[in-house]
Amino acid sequence: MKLSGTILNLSLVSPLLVAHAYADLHPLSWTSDELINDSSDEKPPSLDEMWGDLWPFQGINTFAHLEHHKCLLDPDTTYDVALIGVPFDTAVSYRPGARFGPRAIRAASQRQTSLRGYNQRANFNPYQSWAKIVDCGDLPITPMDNSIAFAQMTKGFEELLLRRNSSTSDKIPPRYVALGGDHSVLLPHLRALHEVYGRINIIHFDAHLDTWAPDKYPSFWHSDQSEINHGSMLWKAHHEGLTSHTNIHAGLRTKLSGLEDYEDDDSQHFIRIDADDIWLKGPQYVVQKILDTIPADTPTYISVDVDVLDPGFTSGTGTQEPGGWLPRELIHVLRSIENLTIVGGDVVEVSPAFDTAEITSTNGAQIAYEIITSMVKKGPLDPKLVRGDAEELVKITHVNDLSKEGKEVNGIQKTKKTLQQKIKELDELKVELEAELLALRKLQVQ
Ligand SMILES: *[C@@H]1O[C@H](CO)[C@@H](O)[C@H](O)[C@H]1NC(C)=O
Ligand SMILES: *[C@@H]1O[C@H](CO)[C@@H](O)[C@H](O)[C@H]1NC(C)=O
Ligand SMILES: *[C@@H]1O[C@H](CO)[C@@H](O)[C@H](O)[C@H]1NC(C)=O
Ligand SMILES: [Mn+2]
Repeated sequence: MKLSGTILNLSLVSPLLVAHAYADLHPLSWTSDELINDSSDEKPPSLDEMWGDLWPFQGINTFAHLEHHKCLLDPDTTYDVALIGVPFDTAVSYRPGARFGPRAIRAASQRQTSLRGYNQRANFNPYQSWAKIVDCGDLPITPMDNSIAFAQMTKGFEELLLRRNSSTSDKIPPRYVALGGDHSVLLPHLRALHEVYGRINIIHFDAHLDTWAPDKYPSFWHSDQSEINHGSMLWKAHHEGLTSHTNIHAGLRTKLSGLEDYEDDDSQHFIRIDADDIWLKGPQYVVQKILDTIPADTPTYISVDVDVLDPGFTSGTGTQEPGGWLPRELIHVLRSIENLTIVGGDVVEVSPAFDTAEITSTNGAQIAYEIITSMVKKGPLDPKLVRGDAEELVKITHVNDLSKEGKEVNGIQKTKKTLQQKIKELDELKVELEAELLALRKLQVQ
């Protein structure tokens, strides 16, 4: 039987089969006549031989036909890189609908297979390399109460990052590409990453700043929860001490409240690259600006709001801004920063009800593929990136929970609190020193 190269073996037997389907293609020992000849003397083909092969448009959708694993329910299975859907969209300021983003991106990813997964721009196939890559499914999140939703997302990401080991090392957790959801889902992801790695550099591809203070949104009714929306989560992350002093936006063209928005943004330690820079100054300018800003060996998060692309390529999103990047420009920039230390990433704001002909979700699937390619191509992370006090911090948080319930805080717990404060101060000092070191290095180069 002649098998076309595009056929997939989606055998349900081995979890690794899908990621390594190429090696498991059936020996081509059957002619199609033999397969359908019921009166043949030959040993009949196995069920797997008969029914194990699917074409890309067949089967249940997981991202790129990867193995689906209910990661939250099973602490014992290890993996290195995973997709996690975050179907949440009740913190948007304009068009909602991104709760359906994860399933749309999965559907649009079906032409990515381990057989046809070779990324020719990277000269690399992430699906046939050292990393075990799985689709973790979705985080369960309520659409009824955002304070509960953020607790669910934060605890979910903590579970996935603090209590999971990667396949290659007990020292380092798996890495995730989150499929949004609106952009606020970055915050819970960063909270958990910060517990593992300390402060994180943000590379933020977006038409908008998303560092807006909540009072930039019109509301008489203020609450702690209303501070978090899809245009203020970076402000919140900065105020929670999660982000470093070396962050960058790329693709900006949002309308502003005024130039004071840039002052607020400066104070949160972001460098800005405008959408027009990619054609006025060129892609190399954009790439170099990112590489000059982000220290290559420190933990970095890539967040891609699909509205960084022109509305011509992203009708399916919440807040369109004309005059955006082409998909090929974004892909080029992502490929050119592949050597940074990427500890996590996301593709957010795919809102399929507004999408035309799966264009936005197909771009979303491609962006996830590029981030996965970079994570795997660079190899496993250095365990030294993990801060030693992560486990201690979890315990302290737990102790604080108990004290809130009225239990007495004893001497040891007080000492722990003092230590926690000292760790925080040292962490801030470290970040300042790193930023100064980077500035000095740049002076040296000039
Ligand atoms: C089916 O198998 C029988 C028994 O081996 C053989 O006689 C017959 O020619 C086969 N038919 C076809 C269409 O190959
Ligand atoms: C991860 O590895 C550590 C160190 O070997 C071990 O103590 C822990 O139980 C492992 N956790 C899981 C979820 O396998
Ligand atoms: C990343 O680093 C490798 C190894 O040093 C190098 O071969 C490759 O060209 C780098 N990639 C880019 C895009 O600079
Ligand atoms: Mn955004």
